[in-house]
Amino acid sequence: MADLLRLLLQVAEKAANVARVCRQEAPLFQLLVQEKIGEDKNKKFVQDFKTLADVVIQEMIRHDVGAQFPEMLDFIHGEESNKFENGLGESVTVTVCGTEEQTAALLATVLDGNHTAASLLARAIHQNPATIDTSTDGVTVPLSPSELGIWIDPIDATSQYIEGREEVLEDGHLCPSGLHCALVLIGVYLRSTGKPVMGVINQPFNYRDPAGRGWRGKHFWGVSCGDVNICSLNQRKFTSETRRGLSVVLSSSEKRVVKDTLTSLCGPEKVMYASGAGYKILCVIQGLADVYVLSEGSTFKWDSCAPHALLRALGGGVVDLNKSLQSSSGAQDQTELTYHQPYTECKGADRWANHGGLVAYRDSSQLHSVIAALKGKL
Ligand code: 2IP
Ligand code: CA
Ligand code: CA
Repeated sequence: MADLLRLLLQVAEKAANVARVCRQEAPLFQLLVQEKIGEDKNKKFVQDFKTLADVVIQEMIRHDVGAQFPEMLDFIHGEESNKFENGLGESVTVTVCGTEEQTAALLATVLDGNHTAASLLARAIHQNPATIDTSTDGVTVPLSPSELGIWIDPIDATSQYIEGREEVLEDGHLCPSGLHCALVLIGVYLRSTGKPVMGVINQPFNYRDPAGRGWRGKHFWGVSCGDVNICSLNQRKFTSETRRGLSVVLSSSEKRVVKDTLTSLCGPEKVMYASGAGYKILCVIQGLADVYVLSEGSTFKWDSCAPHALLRALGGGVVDLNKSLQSSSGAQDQTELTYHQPYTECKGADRWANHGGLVAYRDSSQLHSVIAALKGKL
C-alpha cells in the first residue's frame, strides 16, 4: 500500500494548492466564508466557519482516492458535509465532476454565478501538482485497501486560516499562532481495530518563496503497522539538551487547573500555548513540545487520526485522557484513541468527538509523568 501513501501525499499537496488559491484573492476568500449551523457546529466556537474551500478539498480527496481505490469509497469520512448553501438559499451538493469545465459550472452555482472564482477553484482541483519529493522509495506497507478507512480534516485551524496572520518560522521553535497552524490532515485507520496506520500532514503555509511566488508548503508522513514503523521525520535522540525537562503544549482555552498543575510539574517556561489541534500534535511530532494535553472533548477523529499515526511510527501515541486517569494498570494500549466506532448516543459531529480529551506523546515515560500529575485533579 505504498501507492496509497504516495497518492495521499499528492492529493494533500493538491489540497494545499486549493487552500493557497483561496487565500490569494481577498474578494474570493470573502465569498467562501459561511457560518456553520446546527449539529455540525463545533460547540467550542461561538462562531465557527465553514468554507467552501474545506468542502471542495474534502470532496477532491474523496474523489481522487475513490478513483484509484474504489474499495475505500464508502469508508472515506471527513469533517465537512458536501451540502453547501448559496446566497439565494439554494442547497447545492458539491462534487468533483469529470472535467474542469463541469466542476467550474457546478461551483459557479455555489458562488452565485461568480465564474472567475469558480474557474480558479476548478483549475486548482483538476490540476496535478508538481511532483513532490516524497522519499517513499522502498517503503512497503502490509495492508490492503479493503481493510482501511480514512479521516480527512481538509483544513484544521480554520480560524487561523481565515485570520491569515503571517509568521516567519524559526527552526526548532514553536510559533503559537498564524497561517502556519492551518494543516491538511489525512489519516488512515484499520476498520477492524480502529488503529491509525498511516498519516499525511501538509502544512500549506510553511514559508514564503524567496523568489516571490507566494507560499510554499511542507509535508510529513508516517506509517505504523506490525513491524513497519516509518516516519518522514527522524526519531529525535534524547540529548542532554532535550533531557532538560518536560515541556507541554496546551490550548489557550485549557482549564485553569490543568494549566496550574502542568506549570508546577514542568516550570512556567516549559508550558506553551498554540492554536490548532493538529498543529499542537505536529509540535509533539517535531519535538517542539514533549506532550500535548487537552482536557475537553473539543477535538474529533479527523483532527487526531493523521498525526496519531505519525506519533505511533515514532514510538509514541495519543491516549484518551479520562480513560488514562481512570486506568490503574497503566496499560497504555487500552487507552489509545481508536477511529472506527462512533458514540451512538450523540448526534452530528459529536458522534466522532474525542470525548475524553487526549494526551499526545512521543515518550511513554513522559506520558506517565503527566497522567500521575493530573490524577485526582480533574
Ligand atoms: C479545530 C481547530 C481548533 C481547535 C479545535 C479543533 O478544528 O484545530 O484550533 O481548538 O479543537 O476542533 P484549539 O486551537 O483551542 O486547540 P477546525 O479548525 O477544523 O474546526
Ligand atoms: Ca479540525
Ligand atoms: Ca477543519
